[in-house]
Parts: sequence; C-alpha cells; structure tokens
Amino acid sequence: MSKKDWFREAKYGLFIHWGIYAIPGGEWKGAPSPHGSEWIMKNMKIPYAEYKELAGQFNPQSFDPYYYVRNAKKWGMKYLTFTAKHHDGFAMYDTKVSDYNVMNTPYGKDIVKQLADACAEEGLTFCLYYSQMQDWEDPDGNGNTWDFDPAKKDFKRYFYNKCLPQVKELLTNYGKIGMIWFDTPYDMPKELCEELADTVRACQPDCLINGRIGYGLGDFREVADNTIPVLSRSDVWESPMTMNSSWGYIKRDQTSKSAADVLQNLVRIVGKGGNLLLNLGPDENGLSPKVCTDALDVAGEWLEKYGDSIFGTTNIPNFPYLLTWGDLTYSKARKTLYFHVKKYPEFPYRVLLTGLETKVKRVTLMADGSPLKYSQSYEPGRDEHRLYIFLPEVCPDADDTVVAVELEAEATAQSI
Ligand code: FHN
Repeated sequence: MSKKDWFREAKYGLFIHWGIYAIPGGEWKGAPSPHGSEWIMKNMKIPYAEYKELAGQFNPQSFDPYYYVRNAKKWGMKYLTFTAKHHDGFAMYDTKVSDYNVMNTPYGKDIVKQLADACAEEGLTFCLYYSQMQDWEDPDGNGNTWDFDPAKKDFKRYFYNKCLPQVKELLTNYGKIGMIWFDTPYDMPKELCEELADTVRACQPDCLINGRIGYGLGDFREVADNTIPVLSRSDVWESPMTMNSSWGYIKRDQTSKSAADVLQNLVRIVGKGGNLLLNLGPDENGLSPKVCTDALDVAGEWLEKYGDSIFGTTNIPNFPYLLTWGDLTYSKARKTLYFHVKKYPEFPYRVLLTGLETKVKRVTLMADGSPLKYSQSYEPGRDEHRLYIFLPEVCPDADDTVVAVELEAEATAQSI
C-alpha cells in the first residue's frame, strides 16, 4: 500500500502536544496567557533565561506511553503524532544537537523513544511533529524577538545547525516514522523547505510529509486548525482539532468536546474525504484531562459498532443542498451511502436526500441491520431526484442514527 493510501484509509489520528509548557499550563505568575498554552513563552514574552527553568521542573512520573498508544487504538485511531519539538525549541527526545532537551530534566528519559517503541509494539503508526521555522530558544530561529535582536538573526545558521540535524536524528533514531508534521512555515525560504523535504525523503522515503512544510511540497494538505471545508474534496487532506481551547495543557479550561461533537466532526471530515487529527494536551505529570479521555472512550465505543460508516469510505459526491438532519459518508467499494441522522425527524419520521441520481438497492438501520422503507423518485418537470428514507418511530441512537443505503452503482449527484 502506498504511503498516501494508508493515510487516506487511516481517517482518524491522535495528536499529542506535550512539552515543558504543560507546567505553567497557560498561566504565568498568576496571569492567564491568551490562546494556546504552548504559546505562553511568546505570548507573555517570557525571557528564555526564565522559561528554560521549566526544564528543571519537568518530571512527569505518571507518564505511560502505553496508556496513549493502547487508548488511541481503543478510541479507533490509526496513528499517533507527537510534538518532538514545538515552537519553544525544547526537544522531547535525546538530541545531540542541542542541550535543550528532555534528557537534561529531572525526568531524564526520551519521550519520543518511549512512544516510538510502544507504537511499534502495539502496531500503531508513529508520526512526529517538528516546528521547523519557529524556535524561540535558538537566537537565529524565527519568533523570539524579545531575547534576540531580529536584525542579527541568521535563519540559515539555525536551519543548518539545529533544524536539519534534528530532523535527521528523528528520522534515523526512532525506526519507521509514518509522517513528519511540520508547522507554521510562514515565509521560510522555499529552497530551504525543498532541502528539508529532500532530507526527509532521503532518510525515509516512505515517510509522509504534511502540507505545512510549505509551498505545496508536502504529500497532502492540512486545512486550517479546527476547520472543515464546505465542499467534499477528492485530494488527501487532514484537519487538526483540539478537544478544548488549547493544544497544550491548559489549567483554566477543564472542558471538552463531547463524544457527539467528536463524532460529528469525524463524520463531516471523513464524508468530505479528509482525516481528523484530534489533540490531547497532557499535564505536567503526563496525564490527560479525564473529561477529554472520557469523551474519547464513548466515541470509541460508537466507532466499534459503526466503524463501517467511517473506515473504508471516501469522499461523498457534492450534493447540492445542505442537509437539515445530519451528514453523509460514502463507501465507493461497498457502493453504500451512510446517512448519519443527528436531528431525528418527527412524524412521519422521514429524511430526504435531494439530488442522488443513482438507484437505491436496499436500506438498512445499522444499529440492528433491520430493513427500512424508502421511496425514490425523479420529477422531470423540476429535474429533481428525491430519496425519502422512513425511520423507526423511536430513535435508535440520539447522537447519530446510522442508515446504510446500498446503491446499484457508484453514487452520483446532480448539480443545480
Ligand atoms: O502554532 C501552532 C499551534 O501551537 C499548534 O501546534 C497547531 C496545530 O495545528 N499549529 C500551529 C498553529 O496553526
């Protein structure tokens, strides 16, 4: 299977944003830091000399790589992407390139290695996030203008002395890496991005490169954070999303997307042909908020039962009208459209899809496989195709009632 094919089939991955920023957890000297907690150093303009003291406190005794890897699998996720180095420049692995790394903390153990080994053992694809342009520790890296004079910065020096050698380490010392996830390329010179891409491909030809390497050099595209495109897309793409208001652990926000929110996003993204990369931000001890993991547990149970409506699907055709009752996913291989009914209809308990040109063969309720009545018609005067599906009087699943609509041929939708 090609690298793009595994990714297309994967659909759902776990993102983990974890670094020394988990210790302040979005709060510095009693004041809240705006936006993502992993941006605290920049947002609060914390001097590097002060921020780096956090490394001396990092000792996550409760961190268990198997907890994340086994749960990711249980939650239905097919890959795990970990922040080896975020914008603050602190490496969560044993790098020989810079002393600013996890080995020089009271914890003193390589987090990337532990996760890589657990993923290899459990059969989960391991991927790494690396902030290639922003680096607030390195005087020449992008972003830190409060410690280091921008006029004296030599970005190439950072690129050749830290970024490139660290990426090489990550791609040589941790076994097979499914994907390398770059971020915030801003206006990084194109030739350096090309060199970075060439380096990745030379180290591991089968490693996917995400779109945020910049200039279309990646193997697929990330849409903007926490967004879903309006139209279905046939290219390969991914939407990174948070469970709460921050990527890194944030003390003041103990809320979470509910299981229904997670599933709604997953269904919408997958229906439009993309992957959902859903984030957890562990705290300073290595534990993720229970409110978030509880929601993932529930969503995972749903996926165990209704996984066929997600995995093995492709993008739906672009139907011409917004659906008032829910969303669609589609398996080309099974010639089946899945209706995800979130807003259960009142009497006469029917939902309508307008614009499906393909003839329906059979309609069943996924909850118990029971057949459902339907009516399909075409009105030539209005040039309009209509499919009504009649649901049971009692809603089988308030979060998402899934109906499998098997078709005679591949689904096509009329345009208006
Ligand atoms: O600045 C980062 C942010 O901290 C986080 O890592 C997200 C994840 O997609 N990417 C950047 C913003 O788009």
